[in-house]
Amino acid sequence: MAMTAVRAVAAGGPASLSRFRGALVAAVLGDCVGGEFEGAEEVPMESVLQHLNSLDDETKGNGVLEYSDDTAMARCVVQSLLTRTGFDEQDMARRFAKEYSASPGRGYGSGVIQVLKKLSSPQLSDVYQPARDQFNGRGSFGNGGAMRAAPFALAFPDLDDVKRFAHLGAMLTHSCSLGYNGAVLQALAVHLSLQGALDLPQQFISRLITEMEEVEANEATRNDARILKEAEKPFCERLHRVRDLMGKSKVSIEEVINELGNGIAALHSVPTAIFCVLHCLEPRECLPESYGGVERTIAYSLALGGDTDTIACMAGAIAGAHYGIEAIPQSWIKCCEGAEDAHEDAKRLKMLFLQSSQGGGIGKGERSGEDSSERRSKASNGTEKKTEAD
Ligand code: R7I
Ligand code: MG
Repeated sequence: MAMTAVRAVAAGGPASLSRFRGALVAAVLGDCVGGEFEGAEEVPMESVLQHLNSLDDETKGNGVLEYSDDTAMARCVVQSLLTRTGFDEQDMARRFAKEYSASPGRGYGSGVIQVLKKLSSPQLSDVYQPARDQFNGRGSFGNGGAMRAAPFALAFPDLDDVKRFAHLGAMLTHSCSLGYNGAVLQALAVHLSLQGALDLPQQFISRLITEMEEVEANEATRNDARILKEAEKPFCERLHRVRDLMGKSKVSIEEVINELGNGIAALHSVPTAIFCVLHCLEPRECLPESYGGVERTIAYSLALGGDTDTIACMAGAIAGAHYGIEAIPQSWIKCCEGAEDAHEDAKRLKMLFLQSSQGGGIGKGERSGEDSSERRSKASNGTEKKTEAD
């Protein structure tokens, strides 16, 4: 594919409100529409397009496609960051546990359920311990940390904060470096996209490789990689494969799956999601001409099969941050549970982002004493003045 500068999109300038909304809403859409094909070995593009066309059916009810654990946990991350005006591991862990016990049927990974149950114990003193105990003490390498990483990219203007808090947020359930480094990579991709970095795709992938060279330069990563028989810097190696695939004029679905994977391991899904976004920056023969970039990215992600909801969720967040909310069809938003909430939450995350860039709350934050859903209900009662983030 010719990867020169790509036509500018109508998402506004770097870190516009449209991009915040695009990221958070498209992540929800990827999760909700991706559920249809989760676990399927082969997904013909025809079936994907049929499923996506059905979202235009006016008779479909509001929020008919339910979100899964991806969005359930991302919502906890958002509410925690907003309420605590920064990262607070105790609060976030409590929210994960509470959400799981209120709605356990959202399709959580079988391992992470043990962690979430332990996190609900009032006796627990170290909220990172249950995750460390997973898989004989090595921790999970699943993509559960990465699937909920986008809000970190939207809450913190500083790249080091994005990396640090995406890492810590993932560690609450995923203590293997092949799990939490996937979360860092996903947050980096969303953060760079938010700044308009996908206008120059080659520079975008080079920057991700440079960042991950540093992220993976430590003993924990080397150890895990050796035990799991992966390259010394597993995510860097996969990103090089992404770059090689970008350089090819034709890439088949089989090739993408063979080279990058489509499974529940972060290593087999985060680089894949990044490739989906890059591949769909241009119109593709297999996809309708009428499709915009977010639609192309989500459709293509689903056609890979495997962990479709999570790959589409992660690709959606990166693509949404690039194209902005205007690129997302209203009919899709209407069908997906939680999409309207994401639209509102994105505005509040942008306010936190701005507040942080002006030296406001970061890390363990000031206590605002109420969460944004509480604020939302006040606002709809007219008891709180509306504020504009853009
Ligand atoms: O990573 P996680 O939260 O969820 C992964 C996927 C997402 O798509 C979710 O939406 C859900 O559908 O599943 O859940 P974990 O339970 O931490 O990891 C998922 C699975 O990966 C586990 O149930 C294991 O099968 C596998 N796994 C491992 N297997 C062996 N050794 C993860 N880590 C290991 C490991 O170290
Ligand atoms: Mg999933």
